[in-house]
Amino acid sequence: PSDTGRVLSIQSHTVQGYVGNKSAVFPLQLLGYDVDPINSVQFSNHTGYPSFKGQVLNGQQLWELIEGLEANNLLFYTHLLTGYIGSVSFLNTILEVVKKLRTINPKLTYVCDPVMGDEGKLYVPPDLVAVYREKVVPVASMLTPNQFEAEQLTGCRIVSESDGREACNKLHAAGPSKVVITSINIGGGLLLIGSDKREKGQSPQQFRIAIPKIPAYFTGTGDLMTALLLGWSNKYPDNLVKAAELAVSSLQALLQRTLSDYDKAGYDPAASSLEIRLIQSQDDIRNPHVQFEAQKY
Ligand code: ATP
Ligand code: PLP
Ligand code: PXL
Repeated sequence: PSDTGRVLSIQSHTVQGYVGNKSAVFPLQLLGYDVDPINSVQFSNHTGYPSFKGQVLNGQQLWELIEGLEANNLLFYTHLLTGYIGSVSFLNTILEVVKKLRTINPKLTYVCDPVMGDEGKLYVPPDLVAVYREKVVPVASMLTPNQFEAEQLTGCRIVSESDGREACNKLHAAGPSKVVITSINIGGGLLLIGSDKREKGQSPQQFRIAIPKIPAYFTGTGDLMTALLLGWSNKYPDNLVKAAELAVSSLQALLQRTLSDYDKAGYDPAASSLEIRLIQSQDDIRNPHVQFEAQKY
């Protein structure tokens, strides 16, 4: 239990706009963490735009950076954070990184957002799914899939709240003690389902947070959500409910600001993917007002 930590964050970098590390590093710093970003790609902009240009880091290049840190005794981390990963070889190298970091800090917390797709569609190579399921989930401390990703990892459809809770149970059995399904589409709204298995052999504490769906499409929100969950769950290690309430409340305040700023500029928020107003929302990240309360089951 600690108020702070040193996070190795392996995610995308975009020159313009906020996804991956651009969406995760600043909020974690605002919450008081030292964050060391490794950029898994450097793209001009996120891939939702009509085009993008840039470079991709391969597994060997990732390992070189780890070796560079190790040579100077700079590999002590409290947390590893990973998001979108585009290839099996890079994901396998991440597994090596987890192993290496845990030889230096056996208590390392690995927070994994198993980014694979959304709304029934994969946007990673299909080979990645089995690697996440068989090798990554077992070593993750906290997992933050969306509905589709939780289905891919468990092999079960999630169409109800109880399906969501059951998926969390299955994921706990595979490894992680904290699971947050960040959004399930139910009845026209969104539902977050959290599950915290504090002791081996005991049933997890589970809860829900209902989130009204905003009629707009945002990019980078999943990455921000996972970063906020890391930040707050480390400050409240025995209270995932509170951590999730704080994370959701920050994020929703940011989304409202994003909507209203686009509206003022005369954009139709339903028409295109919106860049989040991250910097302008720093007060909502530092000091969220809890406006979204969880219900415990
Ligand atoms: P990932 O693919 O990174 O695992 P994800 O698909 O769950 O994550 P998002 O769908 O972006 O990522 O959702 C993350 C969080 O963002 C949700 O928990 C929700 O709070 C919020 N969110 C995203 N889009 C909306 C929306 N249109 N209306 C309300 N909340 C939203
Ligand atoms: N859409 C595409 C094409 C992507 O490549 C990705 C992630 O890499 C996403 C969406 C994910 O966005 P989010 O994490 O906000 O759900
Ligand atoms: O938010 C996920 C993400 C990560 N990395 C890159 C992306 C996106 C979403 O579009 O384009 C490069």
